[in-house]
Amino acid sequence: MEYTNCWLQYRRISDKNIAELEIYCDLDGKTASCGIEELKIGFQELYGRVVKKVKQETEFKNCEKGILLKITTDISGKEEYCIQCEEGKCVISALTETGILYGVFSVLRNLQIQQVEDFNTWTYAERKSPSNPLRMLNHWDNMDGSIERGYSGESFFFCKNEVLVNERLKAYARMIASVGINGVVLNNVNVKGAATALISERYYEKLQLISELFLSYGIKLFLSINFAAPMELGGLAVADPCNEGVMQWWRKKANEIWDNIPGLGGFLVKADSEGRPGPFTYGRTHADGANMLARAIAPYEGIVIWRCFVYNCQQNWRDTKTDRARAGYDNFMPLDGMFEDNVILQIKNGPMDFQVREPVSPLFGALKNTNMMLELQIAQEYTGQQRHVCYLIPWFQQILGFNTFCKSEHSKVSDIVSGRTYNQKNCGMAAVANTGNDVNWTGHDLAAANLYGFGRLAFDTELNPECIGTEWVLQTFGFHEKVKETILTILMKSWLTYEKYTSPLGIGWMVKPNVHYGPDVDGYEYDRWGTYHRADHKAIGVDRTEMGTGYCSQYNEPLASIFADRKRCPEELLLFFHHVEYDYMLSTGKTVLQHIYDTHFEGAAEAAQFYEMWQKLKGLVDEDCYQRTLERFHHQKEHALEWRDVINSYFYRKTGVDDKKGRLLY
Ligand code: GCV
Repeated sequence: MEYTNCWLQYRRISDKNIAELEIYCDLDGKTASCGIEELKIGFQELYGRVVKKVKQETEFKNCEKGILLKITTDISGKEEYCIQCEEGKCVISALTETGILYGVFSVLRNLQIQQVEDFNTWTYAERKSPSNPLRMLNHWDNMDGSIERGYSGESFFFCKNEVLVNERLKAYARMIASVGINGVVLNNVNVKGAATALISERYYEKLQLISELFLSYGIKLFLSINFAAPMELGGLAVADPCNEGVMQWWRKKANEIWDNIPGLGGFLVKADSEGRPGPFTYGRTHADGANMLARAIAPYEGIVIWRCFVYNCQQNWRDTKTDRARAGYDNFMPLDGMFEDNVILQIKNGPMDFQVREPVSPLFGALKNTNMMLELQIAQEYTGQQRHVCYLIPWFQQILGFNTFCKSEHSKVSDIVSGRTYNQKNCGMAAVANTGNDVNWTGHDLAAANLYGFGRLAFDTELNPECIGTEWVLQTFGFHEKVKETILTILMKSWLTYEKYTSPLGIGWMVKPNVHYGPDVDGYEYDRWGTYHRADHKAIGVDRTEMGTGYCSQYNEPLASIFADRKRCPEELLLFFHHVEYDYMLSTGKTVLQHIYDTHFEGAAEAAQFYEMWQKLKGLVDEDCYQRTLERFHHQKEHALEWRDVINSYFYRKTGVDDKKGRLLY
């Protein structure tokens, strides 16, 4: 087997009802065909039932049983669907074929979740429209086949500077369409070298094949571009967005690109950050840069997704007023209202960089006249790199539910990125993808829950993380109660467990440089002086109040005051916002230092429990998957001990204060 089907395994539910299933459908588009094909696979596997597309829509009313797929104008949302199933007659209707495809996937999902033994007696009704207009995956795949922050093997899009088009691509498209993803950025945002030339003749044919395949599953292809492409590809002397020659180059390039790939969704851009070129070189703003591209691609309904992850990594962090957390707001807030309508600012969930916990970026509550997208990371760069289990959906749910106080209503992050708050249509959610060419796609079999969960949550931001986890387990592992209970328990604890044995109270960054894996308290590459945590023998944490970096004031009230007040600041973020003494008393009655010791012991013990819990599933889950996962849990258990000991001994050595419970700290 080259790869698994993750949650699209369609495990047999019953053989009770094996009569042929007839489909009534007049549609002949590619997306409807994908829906019909999926019903065929699904019913064959779930019930051993053969599905035939036999009849026209008009004949459905006289039939006794069957599935009707039909377009209707009674539904207005482009991706909305309606399902009505009763006594073996099932109607899936939508305004578009994409809506129908989503309806098909929902029927198949619900048959499994509800473990419906007999489709002929099933009653089910659902009408659903996605919460977010854009639901995207950002791949950080390089053209040589490597993946930046990739923990699941090599790229299945690129190899040796060639674009790959093969069966796996279709398996991928089916999988992500089944959870409602409608946009994919194929290549890394750090566009360098050969990748700059992805927008040239050599690659158009293959990209067009991918685009067509994706479109048949309701997915638009996007590409990351190099802002300096006019120089590197076009031989111009500058990439200045206000230079007429540069503008013309992009207009011509856009024309050429869309001529060859007519369904392309647009560009993703990382500019002026971590060595990437951008408008700053020419004294221009990010609005100048984004708008120039946006105007060039507007005739093709292209969208520019411009990242707000802009900061100067060469800053002098020893200056206590310098604060990387401030950078997003400081760079983009002055530009609010200046972007073209087909520009979206893509904002990482926190002001730093995908740490195990951070506050929500203040930009969400601040920008009022700019399209916004939330960027999450399911590639577990700082959360265990798909070797530790870390189910991130509970955290993502908290982020979406965060009240920014930007208005008196519709002020949660989920409102803002869905377009409800400011009546916008170009917005949504994106995740840095966690896939690669490993047999199980995501390195750790359980990491696929993040891929599944991100899609489901982006489609319906009100879904509960535990329900999402349950859905995923049932579809992936089948219906055994013990398997379900065990995996769900592990998933639901995993994020907090990881937080416990790694980075305390929101401080972050205590990782080995560059690889960002494993404990190293002063290690992070831009933190050579311990300035990211500011720990000394007396205190730890970053003062982000007015007395410190002033970052707190980037939030709306009452958040600004709450975060600035040690007593009211959420304790799990205390060290993010405040420099506090180790003997500062937390609400639990423990000092900060004792909290650090305790959580590290607890977290490591929980990781050991996960390993034991998994061992009890031997024989109940597929053996290959069992062994792969066992190896990961064993590593996690050992690595959690290393984390515990490195962190605890660091603070013991700094403070000289023993553990109150007398445990060995070094
Ligand atoms: C794609 C972090 C990562 C980089 C990544 C960057 C980004 O700094 O470590 O690998 O680059 O974020 O989001 O652009």
